[in-house]
Amino acid sequence: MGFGKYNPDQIEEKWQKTWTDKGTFHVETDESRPKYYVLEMFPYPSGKIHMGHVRNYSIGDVVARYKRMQGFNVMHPMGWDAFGLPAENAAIKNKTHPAEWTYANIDDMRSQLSRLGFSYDWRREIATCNPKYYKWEQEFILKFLEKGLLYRKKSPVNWCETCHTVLANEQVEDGLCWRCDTPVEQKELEQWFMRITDYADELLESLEDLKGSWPDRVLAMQKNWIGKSVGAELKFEIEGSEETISVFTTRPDTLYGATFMSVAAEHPMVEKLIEGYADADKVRDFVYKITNMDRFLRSSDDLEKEGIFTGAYCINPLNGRRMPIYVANFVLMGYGTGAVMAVPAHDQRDFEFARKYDLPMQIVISPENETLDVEKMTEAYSAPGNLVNSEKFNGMPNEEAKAAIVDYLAESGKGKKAINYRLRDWNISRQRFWGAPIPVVYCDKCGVVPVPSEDLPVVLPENAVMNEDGRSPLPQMEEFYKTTCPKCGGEARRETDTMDTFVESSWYFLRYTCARKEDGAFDRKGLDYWMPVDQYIGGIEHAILHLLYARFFTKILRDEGYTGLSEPFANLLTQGMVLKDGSKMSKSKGNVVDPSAMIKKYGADATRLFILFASPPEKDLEWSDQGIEGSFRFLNRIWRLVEDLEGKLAPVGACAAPEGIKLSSDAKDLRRKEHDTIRRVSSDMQNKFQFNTAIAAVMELVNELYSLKDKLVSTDDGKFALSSAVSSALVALSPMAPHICEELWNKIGYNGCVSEVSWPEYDEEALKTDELLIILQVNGKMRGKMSVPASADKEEIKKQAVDHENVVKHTEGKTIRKVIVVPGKLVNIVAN
Ligand code: ANZ
Ligand code: ZN
Repeated sequence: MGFGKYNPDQIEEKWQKTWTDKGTFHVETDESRPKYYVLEMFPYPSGKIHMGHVRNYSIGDVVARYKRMQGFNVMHPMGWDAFGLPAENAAIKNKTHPAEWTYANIDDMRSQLSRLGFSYDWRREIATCNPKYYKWEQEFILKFLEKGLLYRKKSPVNWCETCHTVLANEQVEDGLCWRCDTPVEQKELEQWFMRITDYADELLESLEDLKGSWPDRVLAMQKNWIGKSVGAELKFEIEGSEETISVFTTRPDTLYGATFMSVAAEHPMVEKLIEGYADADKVRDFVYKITNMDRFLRSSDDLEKEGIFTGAYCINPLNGRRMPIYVANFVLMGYGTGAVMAVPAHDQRDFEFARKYDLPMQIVISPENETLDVEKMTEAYSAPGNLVNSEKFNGMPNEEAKAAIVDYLAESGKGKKAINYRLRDWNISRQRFWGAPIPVVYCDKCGVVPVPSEDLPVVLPENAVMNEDGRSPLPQMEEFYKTTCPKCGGEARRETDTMDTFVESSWYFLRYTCARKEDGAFDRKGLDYWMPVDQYIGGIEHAILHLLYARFFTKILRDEGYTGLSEPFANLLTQGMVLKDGSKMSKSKGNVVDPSAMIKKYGADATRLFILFASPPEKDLEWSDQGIEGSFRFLNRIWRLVEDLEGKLAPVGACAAPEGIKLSSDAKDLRRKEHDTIRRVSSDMQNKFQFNTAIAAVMELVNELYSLKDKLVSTDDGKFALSSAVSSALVALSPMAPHICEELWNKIGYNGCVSEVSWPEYDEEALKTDELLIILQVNGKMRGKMSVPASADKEEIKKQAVDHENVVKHTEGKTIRKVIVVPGKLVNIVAN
């Protein structure tokens, strides 16, 4: 009869429909069962899925399916990170509302994902632009406002003129806007900030607990971003003035070597310092030049160090040295105190500065067994050593001197320990339309007033018309901003800034646990059951931004009493990129392979299989047309194998380990291969998701099936072995290529879904070989081989060895002195 041609189009849609109809992937909270929460970072609904998505979600899907078969209650949800700029730009272009574009894209992308057969519980789908979602975010935000975790401040912020909005520090990459690459400017604006710096220490410390579960690289990036720096704040008197200047230093041990001071151009003392100085205007010009310089350039290591003398001096608190005060281009106002004690002998930037302006250098740290010479130094000495030229601290190891000097200065109130972080508070205000409104109003009488919780959500107007230049229409829309003050009832104006879209993605993983709940943000029972996410999967580009914010949000929601959870993602996998011809697929390079075209040509299973087979998940993957061809051929090969065996297999369900039937040696070989495959696939799945080698193992089993099937179909025991091996191959392959496995599973006679069977355990017994091949040596020389039963003990092996004809031949006329048995390997007979 035959199965006909392998036609993925037909069978894939059929099984997708079956899964949907049966609700195969629906899950509920069930405390009687162990849970597993697998999550892929949700996509922005740009309209089209790309190969990066296919890879990300295929990896997640295999994990979900495998864990489900292992008996876990698996939650695998999907949703949309739906606010953001492209929707506005598209709306401007097409003269529509961003919502229209966004929801249409969501529909398209949902059907593209469905076409790939991913095992999502679609009932939990979330779109962050839905007021039913962001309503809860507005509720959180108001709680944070009450607590002071959200606050307003005027400060220089990053501004992108192209995007017409401010950006968080995390969204400025090498001085450019992360979205459009426009050089970011600094603007003084009043904005809303989240006090993430309050959590700097906890965010840093709990990275320790993630060691081994998150990639080291991500942990290192977060650690650097938080940038904790332990040191001291030291006070310097200004000559001829009552005032002092404080510096932040990580090297108080070098204080005797401080020979001048550098302050930032924006330092508030600059005007006072230059008072009465003949060259004051020159300093002002320099300050003007530096403050208008690109901030990114200013903090780069390659920056040519430049400065100007202010005419003022300060006094080194330890040795009374008069230190000239300079304004220097590399000192930034946003870090520490905006002033640096310069130690040119031991700090490279100060060294370059001192050489350029001919300022004195003083060595105060000396390496063991070497004497530094200021004249001959070509760079600063920044390694450890012992103190010299430091009066009573001489000879002290410099690490020890750090504390000793700070303690000494503390007595006179001139120094104290201090800690600085690189992390800055998170600016969440955006001057864009397509984002969640910040739920506050401004009243002339009452000031900033939160919108009462019963009036939430504050929704975006549906009749908004986008401005051509990208400026948000909200500040022009009376029907939106005009309101009454909830406190005094007087006229008030709504906040027209919206929130950074990273706020929505900071808590969506929590909402999946109760996505349709209407009377509260979370259902605590479900939340406690499902969280944390057991396996999170996404791109390395989110190593800082999203992952840091999500960790922060989890902690503040915990502190608000919403959850009992401190870290959201127990394990993190960052998948590699999909490359074509060695570079990342991108429109501009013209090397994009469209997933839809591949699915059309080869089917979802072959596309998934190729992506999973081509490379381990965390490594980059090179797209190859031959590769996907190969995957397609392999699926055809299984298809034909099962077709060929149709009607010739033992009845299904009776194929485990047939009691009472003695297996022939070929049947045993197949059974061994089958169980070895289960062993290998299970361990590859368990350890770091090495799907590529798991697939290779199934391919080997299929080869073995091909080579033994004709021999085995004619006997009862052979049929059993074949039947069992085919079933196992389908089960083992089903997480990667689920549709074809469902189809063939049914064709060999099963009724249910292969997606619902239990993951098999391999049988230790089946792995054992019956006979072992043993090498025979006489006096260390190989003289032959013999085969012994695997169960044979040492005595039996010895006896069989000395009786072997080759051994007899080589020991003739000699006396056997000793027989050494290396079990499973060799026997050496010593004779003379
Ligand atoms: C004296 C000194 C001597 C320093 C020495 C270093 C080496 P991290 O580790 O990044 O915290 N610094 C402090 N505030 C600064 C600012 N606003 N702009 C530029 N540089 C600033 O670096 C701390 C060190 O960076 C501080 O320690 C200070 O220089 C400088 F042998 O003080 B140090
Ligand atoms: Zn921009």
